[in-house]
Amino acid sequence: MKNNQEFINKMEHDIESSALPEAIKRKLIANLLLLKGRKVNLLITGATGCGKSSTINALFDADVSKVGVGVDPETMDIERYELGNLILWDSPGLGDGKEADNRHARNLTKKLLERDSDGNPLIDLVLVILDGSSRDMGTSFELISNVIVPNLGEDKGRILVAVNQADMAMKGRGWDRENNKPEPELESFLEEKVESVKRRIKESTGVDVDPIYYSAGYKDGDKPQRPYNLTKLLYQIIHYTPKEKRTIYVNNINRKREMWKDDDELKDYRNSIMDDIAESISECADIGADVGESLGSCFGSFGRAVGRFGGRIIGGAFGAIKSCVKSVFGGLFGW
Ligand SMILES: Nc1nc2c(ncn2[C@@H]2O[C@H](COP(=O)(O)OP(=O)(O)OP(=O)(O)O)[C@@H](O)[C@H]2O)c(=O)[nH]1
Ligand SMILES: [Mg+2]
Repeated sequence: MKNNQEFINKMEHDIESSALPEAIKRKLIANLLLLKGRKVNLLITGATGCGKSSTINALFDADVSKVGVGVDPETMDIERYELGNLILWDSPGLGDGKEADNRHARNLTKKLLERDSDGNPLIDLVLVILDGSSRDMGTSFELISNVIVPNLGEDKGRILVAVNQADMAMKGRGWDRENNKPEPELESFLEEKVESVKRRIKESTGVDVDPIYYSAGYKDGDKPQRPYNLTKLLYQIIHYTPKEKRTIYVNNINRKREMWKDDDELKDYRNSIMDDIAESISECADIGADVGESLGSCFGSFGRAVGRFGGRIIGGAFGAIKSCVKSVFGGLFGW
């Protein structure tokens, strides 16, 4: 089950068998059908060894089937993974020497400017990973301000910045291994770090980002370290993905429960993720009008009225949708 078909089918079944008014059921199911065919393209970049592969493996079902982009040396640096309707692009950042860096910058620029068949930017979201264990983040800032931001076009909301290897930020000091979380001293250090990343990006590009710190975890012989703040990272990814595409992640997130265990407690990220996904099914603002029209043609004036006031009426159905989403997540991830 690698695409979101199964999730959509289950939601469809749950909506059908719910106690919602018939017209609302139809609207929700129409929304679901629109969600079915979408694809999300996520570009992940960052310096060599920052943890791109580890992050992909932690977040998503690990048996990523690598699909070659071709043998053209100009483009083969970017790896493409296809997980059903979720397409991941794994690209080197800067810091591999002048010649390689120029090539990476060209490839990234090309990818960011690419358009899909509807004329929209192909890449929905860029995740830039910084290595929290490295003292010199200069090349990562260069990557962000000279390559990524200038090629985002109008929508500067397409960039996420995350600092990985939080456990190694003070050379391993201050990490509570037993509970897999930072001790207060490291926590302050990390908070300052993401604040300074935010400030530097704002100063050099004028763009507001909201960087987080996390750890993708690692395997060390038979003593693996679980990820930290991975649910927070997933929440950000889903939140910054266009609403009409958010359900796509559902079938691809890692089923190993221990991946999602340890987070800071600033927010209930699981609940927020379910809210975001429920919202994409119940509202989907930009497709609402179309749905209203098609409801109108199927159900006459009543359907049109439901379509027009969809936002408000559907708002009432939100609770019901959320409990469907919860039951799906509960079953899959034990959330
Ligand atoms: N301690 C610690 N090590 C990590 C973490 N994330 C990744 N690593 C380790 O860092 C090394 C590099 O990780 P990768 O995931 O291969 O990094 P990458 O960005 O994909 O590297 P390239 O593909 O070579 O550019 C590996 O040895 C990982 O186990 C983390 O959160 N904490
Ligand atoms: Mg890699």
